[in-house]
Amino acid sequence: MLYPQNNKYRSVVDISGIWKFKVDPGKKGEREKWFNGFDTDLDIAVPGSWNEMLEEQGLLDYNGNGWLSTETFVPAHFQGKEIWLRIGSADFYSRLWVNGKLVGENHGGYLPFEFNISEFVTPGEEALIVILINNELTNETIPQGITAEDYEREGRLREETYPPARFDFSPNGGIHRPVKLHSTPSSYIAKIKVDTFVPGGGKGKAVVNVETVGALNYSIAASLSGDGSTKETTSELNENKSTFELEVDNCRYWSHKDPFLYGLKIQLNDGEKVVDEYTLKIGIREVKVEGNKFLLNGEEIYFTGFGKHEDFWIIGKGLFTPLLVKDFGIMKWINANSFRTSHYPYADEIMQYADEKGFLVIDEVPAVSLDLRVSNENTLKKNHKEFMRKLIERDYNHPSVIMWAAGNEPNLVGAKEYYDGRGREYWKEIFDYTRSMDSTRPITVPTCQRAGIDDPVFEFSDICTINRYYGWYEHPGKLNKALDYLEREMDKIYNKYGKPIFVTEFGADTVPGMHAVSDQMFSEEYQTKIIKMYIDLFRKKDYVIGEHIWNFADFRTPMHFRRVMLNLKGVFTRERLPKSVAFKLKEIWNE
Ligand code: GCB
Repeated sequence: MLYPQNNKYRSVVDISGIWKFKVDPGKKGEREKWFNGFDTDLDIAVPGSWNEMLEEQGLLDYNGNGWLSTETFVPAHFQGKEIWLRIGSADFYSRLWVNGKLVGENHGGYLPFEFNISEFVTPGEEALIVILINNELTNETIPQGITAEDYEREGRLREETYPPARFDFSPNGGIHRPVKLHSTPSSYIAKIKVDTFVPGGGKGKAVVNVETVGALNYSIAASLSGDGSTKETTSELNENKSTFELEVDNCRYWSHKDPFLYGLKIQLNDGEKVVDEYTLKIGIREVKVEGNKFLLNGEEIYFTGFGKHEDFWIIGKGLFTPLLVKDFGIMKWINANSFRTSHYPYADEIMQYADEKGFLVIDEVPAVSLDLRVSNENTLKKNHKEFMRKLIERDYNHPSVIMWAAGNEPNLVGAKEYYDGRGREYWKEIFDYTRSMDSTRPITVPTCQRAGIDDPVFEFSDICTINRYYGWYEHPGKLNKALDYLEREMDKIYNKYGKPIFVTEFGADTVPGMHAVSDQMFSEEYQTKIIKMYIDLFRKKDYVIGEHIWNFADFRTPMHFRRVMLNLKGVFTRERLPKSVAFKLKEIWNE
């Protein structure tokens, strides 16, 4: 699905803003035909989560059905075009009606979806858009959910959170990314997939696959421009598909140091006449894992940065562009070169900005804390694989994406069944499937301490990514002992699998302004010390290729006795103010 754009043949209108909102805990809305419009006193901002925004209305922890609606004019110049409604993301399940008619449904949050609504609207007239969102999760969904009843049945009192969740971030509901009405011609460019190569001799190559709709005897004209040069080519379409190559001499390769983007312009031609056009910004670069090293354009990379979250006061998980600019500015300031989209795909706009600003991104699907004891064929075959497919389809062309994370911390519960072949079988299927769609990027799954060195996912990962909390959840206050355990475990993992290790999470909760002269948890000194000790150890190990601190900023979690509303492991507060460790990191990462 191509991101909507304005040009001579295409138009986009952003219809985000203040919409109407109504909660439906009894799930009666459909029976009562709320899709024809509903009465309500509540409003909701799109994008934005209903949780903090409507806390005074009792929605901070609301899990259930919510209805959103807006009325909008469909521009008159959409006449004769295909008209699309694109929702940037709606967490987690949604159904969409336009002018009272059901248009479609979408399973799974965190990714965009769109429908062709040409037959439901009239250009130049108003349209009523109603969307039902449900943010409940089950054993089959990705991520998996848990209920209060499950906690009781499994006797998991210590792990109970409210709202119930298997993971450590709030399962917010709402439309979290912009909503756009857009138009394309009736014969149009539908998909563009670009592979780039760095063949040597200063050359760069792009192999481009284009798919079109309704363009049987049409042809493609393409150009690749940037840095004062333009290369052009033409290509015939065969059954709406075309593949061609463009080569650049003296190529400016994309990297975090020089995130140079070329403009790939694709035109769809009916004889001499141009009928559609799409311009994609691409970065020419190649990534590879060789022995213990991660190579970008043949050069060794050491990753510095963070696991992040989409999270902020009031807006929750909604896209907030001032925060995007601020966060990327902070990451440059602190000398980070990379981040992970823990624990779900981030907004398109964030990925585009990562391409432009030059960050190396580990792109993750929301398969967080998978519990294979309760998963079934739908979890694996339908939902998890479907998420991988959709993520790769959306993000394949981003030069910033240098690795896929097919999940995070499977078997957090430490179930022995995970090791009896079930875990292996599960991950084999996910990795085989992912590799069949992308053989150019490494694939991994960050693992948890509890799953240990025998986690079957290591066998398939190109890089062993590990999240470790020695000195926090284990051996609090005993930092030397903690580091000893960490070192022994890292050596064992390396000796067993012979693959590079990337520490994708480590850190300590820290209350800004809390100080101590001895090693005391929650103090700023403790956070600085533990992070520094971990990093010193990594620098002694030739097999470590990266360090991502957990977390970039404090973020909201479900309620639990170990959380003070927020997970406080941020190097920055939730408002983006630095804790002491930020200055230490800026210094270390400057080397
Ligand atoms: C983890 C998880 C992350 C948590 C973090 C923590 O291992 O991957 O989602 O927030 O630990 O702080 O406990």
